[in-house]
Amino acid sequence: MPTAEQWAIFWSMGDVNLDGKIDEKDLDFIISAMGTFNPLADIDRDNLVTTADLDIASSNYSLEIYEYFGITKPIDWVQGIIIGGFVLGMLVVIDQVIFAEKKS
Ligand SMILES: [Ca+2]
Ligand SMILES: [Ca+2]
Repeated sequence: MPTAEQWAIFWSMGDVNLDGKIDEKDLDFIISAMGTFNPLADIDRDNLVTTADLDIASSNYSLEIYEYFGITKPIDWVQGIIIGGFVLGMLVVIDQVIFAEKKS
């Protein structure tokens, strides 16, 4: 998993909603905060959300925190279900083997 420092760096690159990806959600967030004081969207920390902040995010558009820092992605839910199903299948097999042994 990324460290707090890596999250902070990635935030300063434009991941203002901190979901690990710089995409249209971040740009929308900055656009909606434009002209206001919003520390979450104020990437360059000049106390105002402007196009300068938007430019930083758009120049890093489509980056992902895991790829950027070369971190192994956590198992996503699809893989989790497949692995979970495999483990469950193994348990059933083991259970049957034990049951068969008890019978004989
Ligand atoms: Ca994001
Ligand atoms: Ca700013």
